[in-house]
Amino acid sequence: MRLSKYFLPVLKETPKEAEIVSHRLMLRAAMLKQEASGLYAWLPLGYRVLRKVQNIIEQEQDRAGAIELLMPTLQPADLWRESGRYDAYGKEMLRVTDRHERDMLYGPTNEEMITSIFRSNVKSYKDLPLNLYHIQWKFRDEIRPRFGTMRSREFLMKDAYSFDLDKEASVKSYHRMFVSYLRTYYRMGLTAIPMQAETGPIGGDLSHEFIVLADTGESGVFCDKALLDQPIPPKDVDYDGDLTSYVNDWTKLYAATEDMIDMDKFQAEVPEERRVEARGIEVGQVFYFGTKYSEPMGATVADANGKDVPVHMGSYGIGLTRLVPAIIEASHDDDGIIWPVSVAPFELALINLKTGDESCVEQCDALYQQLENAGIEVLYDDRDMGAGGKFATADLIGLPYQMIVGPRGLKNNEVEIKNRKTGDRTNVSLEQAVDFLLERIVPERRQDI
Ligand code: 5CA
Repeated sequence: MRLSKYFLPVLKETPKEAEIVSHRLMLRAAMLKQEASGLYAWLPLGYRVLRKVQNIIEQEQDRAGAIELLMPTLQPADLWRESGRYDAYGKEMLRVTDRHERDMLYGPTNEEMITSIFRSNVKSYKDLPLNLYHIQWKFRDEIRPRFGTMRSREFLMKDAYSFDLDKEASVKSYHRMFVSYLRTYYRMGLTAIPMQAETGPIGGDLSHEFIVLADTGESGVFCDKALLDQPIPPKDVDYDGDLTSYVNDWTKLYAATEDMIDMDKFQAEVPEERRVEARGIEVGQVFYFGTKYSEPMGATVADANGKDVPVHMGSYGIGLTRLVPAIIEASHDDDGIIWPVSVAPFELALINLKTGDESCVEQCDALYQQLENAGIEVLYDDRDMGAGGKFATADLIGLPYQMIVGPRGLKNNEVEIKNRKTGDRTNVSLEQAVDFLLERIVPERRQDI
């Protein structure tokens, strides 16, 4: 992509309304524009990151055996009257009436709708286990939307729903999602720690929140430091096998949010030097709630004896539009964002230092072509302006690598490659430049771990 033809209205000033660094940087880097309280437009640069996050989630959900579909954002109120949640949900639910005076709502979550899809189509235990998911906009009329898309009113969520014959099988489905979550966050460059959690309006008695540690996080958390170095289940993990040992590795060490903390237990189980008391961002939550929805809504299957039994369910959420600022909270410096390659909007900023110089333009154009042909995602700063502004933009928008091309280097047949994260600069010959980048970028994509 040529920057001269792109839409990247970066801001020089820091917007006053933004209280935390990720919100400030997302506005300054032209990733977002606020349209109303808790409602945001995703501008092209931000949308590219959101799509990368979405791709990783889809790949890992599919690997774990979940099947993608798409449900509407608006839902009929009658479905929610069946589960009893229409009245219970309160003011967070945005309620609307259509032209036929039918009560509708903008879905804050989809347990009821997926249960209705299940009960119309699945009748036998032989069709289980089943896990269906979608990635769709949700609306919760939060009393205090804040921190940009970290806590917004409209937000994009991946929500998966599992269906099993009994509790034992349902816990296995829970484990599959648990393991796939560990891999999902890791691929985005994050360490997300599963912590025992309250179930709130979703219900049930087994739940974990996945928490990324960050000073600006909304939840207080307590955990064992050793969790920060736990190994991640590998790409070839057998989702049909027994996943208990992976889950145990991550749950045997103490970790709980402030809502669930048992201080005596925390102090007894975690040696003082390993106690982490910090703040964290909840980037996902998983629930097992048994027959809470299937019973009132009549979602039953025939078991092996032909008897109809209510199906056991769990639900599994990931907040995509919250993950993007969470990644920035975890990875930035004074100059701007530092994207991990796997979610970067582009992998490389190609910077032409001298747009007036014919041979410099020619070399940059040629490099741009070679880099694109090599499958590297390049944002080519071909704008007619000074080098200082180009460096500042590249640092602000945080592309993991910069290739800096100017007449002086070209005299020696060289370009400079800067690593945004470490600040390391290396002079590389024109011939070797593409390979030099591929060697670094390909493993950092984390597609094969
Ligand atoms: N139905 C279940 C799981 S599918 C559910 O709704 N779970 S949830 O309430 O925990 O939401 C799932 C994830 O959505 C959260 O972990 C969080 O990452 C994200 N999320 C929730 N509320 C917001 C919000 N107001 N703004 C941004 N993200 C949010």
